[in-house]
Amino acid sequence: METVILAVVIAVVVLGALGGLIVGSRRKKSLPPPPPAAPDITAPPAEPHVGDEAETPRDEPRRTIEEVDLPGGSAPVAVEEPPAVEELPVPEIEVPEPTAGRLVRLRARLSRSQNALGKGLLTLLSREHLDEETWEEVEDTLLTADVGVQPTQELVERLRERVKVLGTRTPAELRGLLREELLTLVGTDFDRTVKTEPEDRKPGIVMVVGVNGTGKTTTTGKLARVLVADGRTVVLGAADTFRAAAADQLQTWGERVGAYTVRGPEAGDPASVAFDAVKEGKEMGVDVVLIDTAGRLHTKTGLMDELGKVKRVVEKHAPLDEVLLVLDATTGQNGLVQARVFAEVVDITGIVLTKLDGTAKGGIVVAVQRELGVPVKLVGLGEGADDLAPFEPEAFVDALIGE
Ligand SMILES: Nc1nc2c(ncn2[C@@H]2O[C@H](COP(=O)(O)OP(=O)(O)O)[C@@H](O)[C@H]2O)c(=O)[nH]1
Ligand SMILES: [Mg+2]
Repeated sequence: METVILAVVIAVVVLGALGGLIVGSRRKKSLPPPPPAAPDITAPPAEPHVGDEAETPRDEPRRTIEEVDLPGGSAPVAVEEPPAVEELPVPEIEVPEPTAGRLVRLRARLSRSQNALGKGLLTLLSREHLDEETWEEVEDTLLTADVGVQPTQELVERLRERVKVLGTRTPAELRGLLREELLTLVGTDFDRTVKTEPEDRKPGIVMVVGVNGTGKTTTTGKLARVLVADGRTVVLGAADTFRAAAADQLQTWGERVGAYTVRGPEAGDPASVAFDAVKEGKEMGVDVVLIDTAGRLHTKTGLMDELGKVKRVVEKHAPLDEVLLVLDATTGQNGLVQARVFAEVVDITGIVLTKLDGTAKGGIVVAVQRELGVPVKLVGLGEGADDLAPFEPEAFVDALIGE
């Protein structure tokens, strides 16, 4: 193909030059300023003939490269070897890091900001006399970390009991005690796996919901990387049709790992984009379809209608395997209000807590699980592409109390 184009270009240039020579000097004077050096191969000028007027004949339609007759069929006008075709830059597909042990690797991010909780508690509990005032301080510390009133009271009650039984306390014992009690609070028997692979069909369908700005799109992109890293194939559905930029953002995430993004017209129907994404995912035979949604909370009914519809329409294909609610950990108690609203609209199956890297309010893990009765499955620990980790209670608590 390049050879043919090159042949045509050369043919055009050669004929053009010949025509120019024959027409002579009169033509030169009236010629418009020279065209740019590089010939426009998509619209070559009509070849001039002897006796032609200098100006471009207006009635002769310009021809495209496809319409230009090749002199003598495929006449090899080119004398030189075509230069090596410059390679088009193929977008490089990244290979994300494996997910195993991510939380341990990212633990420093957590403890950097959250050590306050564990260290504070340990310091308080190490006091010689654990009087009423000290226990109140313990309570305050937990409440400040957004653990929530009910869980805080439970924890303090159990700690008081166990400390009493313990009698004298070594720092190691206290640490062990606190670790156990915090683990009980966070919960070790939840199934925290993100359900992406139903047994009987393909693809698994995951919908990501939450208020705007919490990190839905980022999380969807990061999750796609997690899945790709684990050897799955993914299609993304940009069902946040409110802003074109949202779809672009998601598509960029997808392109980085070679995942195809289904998008619709701006301000189009989110439900139909979600439907199409699953349809496309089925046709392509991918393992998982991830649907990013809009989270405008202007009116609760509007949100309910929209999300409810997305869910219903997608379920014409198959039931959703996971509905992940994304909450920004830095918003604290506000996150709980959001959680309640979303839980009324869709059945949340898992929570993603984002921005845990920038807050000392990690206690929200406990509070939100209580609120919804649903486990935290993933945590966001930074803006980096691989800063999303499966939530592991042990690693989390260890980060809280420091090692
Ligand atoms: N520090 C930090 N920033 C995050 C995290 N997750 C998302 N963000 C940032 O939060 C902002 C909003 O994210 P976006 O995915 O666009 O939110 P959406 O409106 O819910 O889709 C972006 O600047 C993200 O980089 C996280 O875990 N840590
Ligand atoms: Mg978004």
